[in-house]
Amino acid sequence: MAESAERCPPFASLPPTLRRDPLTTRYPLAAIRFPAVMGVLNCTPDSFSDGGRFASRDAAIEHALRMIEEGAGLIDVGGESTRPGAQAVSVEEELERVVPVIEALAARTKIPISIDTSKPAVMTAAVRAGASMINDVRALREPGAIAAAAGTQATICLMHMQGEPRTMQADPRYGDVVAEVADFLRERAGACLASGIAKDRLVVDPGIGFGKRLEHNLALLAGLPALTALGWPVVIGVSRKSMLGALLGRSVDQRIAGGVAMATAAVLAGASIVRTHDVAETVDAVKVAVALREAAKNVGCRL
Ligand code: 9MG
Repeated sequence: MAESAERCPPFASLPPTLRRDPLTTRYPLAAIRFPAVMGVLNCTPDSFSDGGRFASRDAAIEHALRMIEEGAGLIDVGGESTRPGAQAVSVEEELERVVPVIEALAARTKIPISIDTSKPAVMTAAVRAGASMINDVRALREPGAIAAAAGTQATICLMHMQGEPRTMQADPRYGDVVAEVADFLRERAGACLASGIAKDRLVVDPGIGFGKRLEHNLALLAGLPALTALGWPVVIGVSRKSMLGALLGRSVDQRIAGGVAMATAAVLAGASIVRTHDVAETVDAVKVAVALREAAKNVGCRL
């Protein structure tokens, strides 16, 4: 079943910068499945899960094009790992890793490109190179980040993280994790609005695995309606993360089924974008979730 914009309400809530003119895109609107799948393109030697596999530019570009063929609606390009314990990289090194890849991709696809960075200079350069979304795990808290993002027309993903990647999993603590994450995202969205960033340029993300124990991650996924109630599209990234290892006792390369199950649940709970390494499998999961949601409506139930 091909979802139309009318039959798939989450499309209507996607920010305008992520919507594509059906006349100019390689993937006409009717062929794009929403909720969207965001494919992860790690351009780092110490990435979340791919550990340098896509280190070379050509291989990275090829991998991105493969994810698009598999149905990715967005590609998230990152040049600095945010994995627990990861070391920081310089601005110059990050630019060197991501800008040529974004330029090459922007020349070859109309699919929106997102830049995964917290550095203002990288945000600006990436958007100039062709990115139309800024995905910041620090929610624009670095000095100059809000101004840099405000100086673009890009969509901005504000993600929650407790602590810093190097130490965030040491001892994460919350009273009410869902309420605290919601408060944080509301505050960061407010800071963006106060800086002149339009409301419809924002999406939010609870930051699964970022300064959170298994029980915090599960509470956030179960409590997703409290985050969608904030009024912004919600992004969820679970693929291959250690919460799946903790839950299933599986190594990184055995976590696809768990990630797909989580993605299905997230879409049914209202997520608009699912960030994943495993695009083909997640695209199938999203289709199943959308079909179930439609069926539930037809029989007067809520899923
Ligand atoms: C960069 N990165 C790694 N995990 C992520 C997640 O869950 N969400 C977002 N927005 N970015 C992520």
